[in-house]
Order: sequence, then C-alpha cells, then structure tokens
Amino acid sequence: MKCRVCQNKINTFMSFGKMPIANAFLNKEDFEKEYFFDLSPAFCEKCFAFQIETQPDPQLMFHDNYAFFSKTSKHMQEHFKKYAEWVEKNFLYEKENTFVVELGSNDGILLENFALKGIKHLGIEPSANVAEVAKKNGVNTLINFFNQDIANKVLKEYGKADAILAANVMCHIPNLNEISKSAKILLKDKGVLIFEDPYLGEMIKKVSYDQIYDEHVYIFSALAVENIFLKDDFELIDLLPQITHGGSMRYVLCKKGMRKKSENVKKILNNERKQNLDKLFTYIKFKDNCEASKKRLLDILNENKQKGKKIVGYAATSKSTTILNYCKIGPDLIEYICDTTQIKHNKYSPGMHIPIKPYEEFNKKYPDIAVLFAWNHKTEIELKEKKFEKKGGKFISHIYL
Ligand code: DWN
Ligand code: ZN
Repeated sequence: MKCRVCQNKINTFMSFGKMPIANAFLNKEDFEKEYFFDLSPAFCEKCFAFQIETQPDPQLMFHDNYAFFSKTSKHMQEHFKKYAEWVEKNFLYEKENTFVVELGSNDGILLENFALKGIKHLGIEPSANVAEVAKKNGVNTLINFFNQDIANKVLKEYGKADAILAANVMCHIPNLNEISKSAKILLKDKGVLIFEDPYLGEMIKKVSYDQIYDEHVYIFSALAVENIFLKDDFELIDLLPQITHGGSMRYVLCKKGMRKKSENVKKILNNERKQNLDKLFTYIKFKDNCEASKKRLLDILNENKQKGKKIVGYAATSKSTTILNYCKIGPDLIEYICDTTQIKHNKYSPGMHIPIKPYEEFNKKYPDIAVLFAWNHKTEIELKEKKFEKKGGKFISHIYL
C-alpha cells in the first residue's frame, strides 16, 4: 500500500478489525446489508503522514443524512466564536473586499460569526442536510466538495479569498494535493489557509485510538502537515494547540515567503521529534497501548456487569464506533446509548447494534455507570450532569480521565 501523500510504501502497523461506517446509525431491517471495511492505521516513514490504509467511498460517509451537527456542543459554539474573532483580528484587516471561505462548514457554526458581521463568506459543504441548516441561519453555503473546478467557479463569482478555513475537516480528505492546488487558486497572495484537527501527539499520549475511524483518513502532526503542503509551495507559519476534541492543533499556512513565521513552528516541530512522532516504533508501541486499553475497558465493564450494575453509554459519538467494534462491546454490556442528536434516536449503533435513545432517557432512570463516549466534552457534560454523579453515578471511559 502506498502513501496518499508521497507514494512511498507505508507501514500498516495494526488493524482494528472489521469496521462499519462510524456515523451510519441504522434501523433493524438494515442489519443484513451493513457495510464493513478493514480499519488499519498506517504510517509513512518518508513524509510522516499517519493515515488509514483503506477509506470507504466519500458518498458512504458524507451525504444527505449525515448524522453530525456541530452545534450540539455549547463549548464548541464558544470555541468557534473565538476562532472567528481571532481570524478577523489577525488576517482580515483589508476591510474592502474581505472574503472568507470555509471547507466543510457543516451547520455554519463558524461562518455564522462572519455572517452576523456582514463579512463576505462562503461555506463549501458536501452534506446537504447540515448545509441546509446553515443556509436557514443566513450562512451562504455551496453544497459540494472543494476541488480546482469549484475553486475557479468561486473565484469568478466572489473574487480571491483572504482566508480559507476548516475545522475538523482537513483530516477527512484523502487527496490533500487537490486541496492545496485548489487553495492556491482561490487565495490572495497574502491569504492564509487555516485548519484545526485532532492532534496526533495527543492521540499517542492519551491512547485515544477512537479518533481513528473511516472519516479520519489522517491524524496530523505538524511534521506531516509541513510535508503535505510544501508540495504546492505552502509553508507553515504558525501552530496553535487547542483543547477541543481531546487535543487538537491549529495549523496556519500561507504561500511560501509571503508572511513571517512564528517561533511556535520551530518549537512544536522539535517537540514532535522529541516525542518520536517521526519514528515507526512509536506506532508499534501505540498498538500495544491500544490492546492494553481494550483489556482494561472490558475488565471494568465485565466486572460491573457481573455485580448487576446498569451500564449505559453517554453520547453516540463517531468515535464510539471504533471502541465498540474493536472491543466487541454489544447490548449485553452496554444496554443503550443516550444522545442528543435526533436523527440517531431509535436507531442502532453501527456494527454492534446497541440501541440509541434520546438524551432524556438518561435523566429518567440514571444508570450506575455511564460510559462517556464524548470524553472530549467532559467538562461541559460533568457540569450538566452534577446530579447524576451526586446520586452515586459514575462516568467511565477508555481514556484515563
Ligand atoms: O471530526 C468530526 C468531529 C468533529 O465530530 C466528525 N468526523 C464527526 C464528529 O465526531 P464525534 O461524533 O466523535 O463528535 P463529538 O462532538 O465528540 O460527539 C458528538 C455526539 O455526541 C453527538 O451525537 C451529540 C452527542 N452529545 C451528547 O449526546 N451530549 C454531545 C454532547 C456534548 C452532549 O452533551
Ligand atoms: Zn508519505
């Protein structure tokens, strides 16, 4: 198997086994025809891109029934408001003819902050259902995948962009060469390409292997991002660690030589070398850590089940699909999962078929144990669920919280 970025031979250092589409919550009658693929992470020793070996067709993952709406978290709404303010302050000082583009703009959680201020903007989002929500909220959105054709069309209609943004999107796109070529077309000379995604350094530290699923074709390090975008003459000019999604990184790039480089770039690249993110042995050790994590979680669940405890899941996240299918956890261990997203309700979790119930079920009858699949929103959730913990309920997770 070849690296998607540099065509070098990649090392497939482990397999999580057969996996369904992480966000394909399904009805009973669809169990028989459920789609599975082999989820195997791999590492390229040449460009340092951490990637999954096989990714299902994009149409299977991003479509008119896409089950993730960004606005489900209050903290994420605040995060995106600050992200927008930071972009405006640092990169939109032209005043006249300012134009911001976002790739994978989902329900408009980031762009609405520009829309409210009357700043010219455009979201490019392939999943029609989430895009319609954005449009209803006044966020100008084009339903499509971003590529060179679309970049040229947008250029004709709107002019060049000051900033192309993305959040939790770039790591979903297999052909990043197409993205950098398209960004090159659409950006002004001093324009910036800014994106943030779950960070490889944090995933390795926390053994948060649930970040690996069909949609996340890459888990980036700065070392890899530098190599990926250098091909089209982009350079990294800043790196800003974020606490979102269990530890993310914001990457700021521009056309080579057009802007000053922050000291952070050198510092973080050096840290990554110290953490051996450029070495295969790090990932072989990660595999062992995943196996130990799996054993620990199963031990906790089995022990509590034998004691007759009621165990339910909290939040049917995409990430939970990897945990449940890798550890083979079904309804015998986790009775059901409560979630706030309406289109997941009364369906079953991908692969292991655990029933999904509306969030209200959680409050109706507290379980003894709630497996916190949205561990990345722990602070927000614990604040909301003080009563549950006061009454003796316990949150557990495969991550040491
Ligand atoms: O990259 C991606 C990230 C940003 O979002 C996508 N590929 C898909 C998605 O991943 P996820 O599903 O793991 O995201 P979250 O934000 O960790 O979880 C969202 C799910 O959790 C939704 O179904 C709503 C649910 N939830 C809940 O039931 N109660 C979330 C919160 C905060 C809550 O309090
Ligand atoms: Zn490579």
